[in-house]
Amino acid sequence: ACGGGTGGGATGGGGDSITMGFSQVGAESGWRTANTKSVQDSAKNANITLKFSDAQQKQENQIKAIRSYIQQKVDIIAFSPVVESGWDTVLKEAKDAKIPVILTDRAVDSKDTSLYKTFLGSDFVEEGKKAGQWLVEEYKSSTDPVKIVELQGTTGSAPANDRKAGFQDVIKAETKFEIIASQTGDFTRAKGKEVMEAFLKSNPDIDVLYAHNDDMGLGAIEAIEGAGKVPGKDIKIITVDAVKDGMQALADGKINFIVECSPLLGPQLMDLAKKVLKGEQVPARVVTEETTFNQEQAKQALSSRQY
Ligand code: GZL
Repeated sequence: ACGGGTGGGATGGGGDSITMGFSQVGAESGWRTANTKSVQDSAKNANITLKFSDAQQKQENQIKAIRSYIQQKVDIIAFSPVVESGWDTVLKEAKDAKIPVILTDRAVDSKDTSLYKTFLGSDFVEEGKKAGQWLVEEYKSSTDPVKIVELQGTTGSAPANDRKAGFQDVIKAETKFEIIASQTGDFTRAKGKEVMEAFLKSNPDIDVLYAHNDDMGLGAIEAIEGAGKVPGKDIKIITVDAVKDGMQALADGKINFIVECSPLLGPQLMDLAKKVLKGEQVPARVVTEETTFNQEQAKQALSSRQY
């Protein structure tokens, strides 16, 4: 169930209302825009005062933002870590200042799990596995080699590391699958297009593109069409997210399969924040519920998508 409740306001650390400091990765993709909207709308609905900062995908900007929230003595800090490593020092500063931290969307590799109260977000390894399972099914009746190129997410980020690992873990069972090129497109359309253009120049016989998000897949579609090939037919495409533009391309047959990664974490985040500040127990890990879409399912689902 999502938060919100009808109780008489939250009893935050700072008197009768809660102030949350939120450090967002950036505005790199349709997913991120939807995630930001979910956080901002849910804070309003929960009567939580939100201090929000956009780090333009730079870790040092996130660390600065978290430090400023500590200075401002917010009641709670939440953030989506742009990369997995390098957070222990600033998280210890928050802990010493007795300000609880909630991780949303992406994970950190800190060994000291007392540095944050809970991690709310998708299981990215599972997402990679779902992508691999579709490919195994799609090519089950052929023994010909399948040449795959991969557009990775932001280098060092949990979704890039885990989506890659989950996918590889599934396809390694079949020797016909070969990843002939793999490079980061930084989760953006522009970079996805640029890297796919380079892939196409050096690999004339690509069968499949696995892109770690819709936005890079949509950029790659422009490159594939620019090279005179038909996306979804000459080159099969698997992406992750299921934002509106990705689902439209799936319904149009330019993408073949999308693994959903829900950005609508806001309601659960606010619910968890209230529980933490009331001193209630919260689970160390809250995994987002999400599904997958093929072309037929996208046509059915498109009109009701929230993002
Ligand atoms: C995943 C999220 C990723 C999305 C991308 O939870 O961190 O970052 O898959 C976004 O679209 O840029």
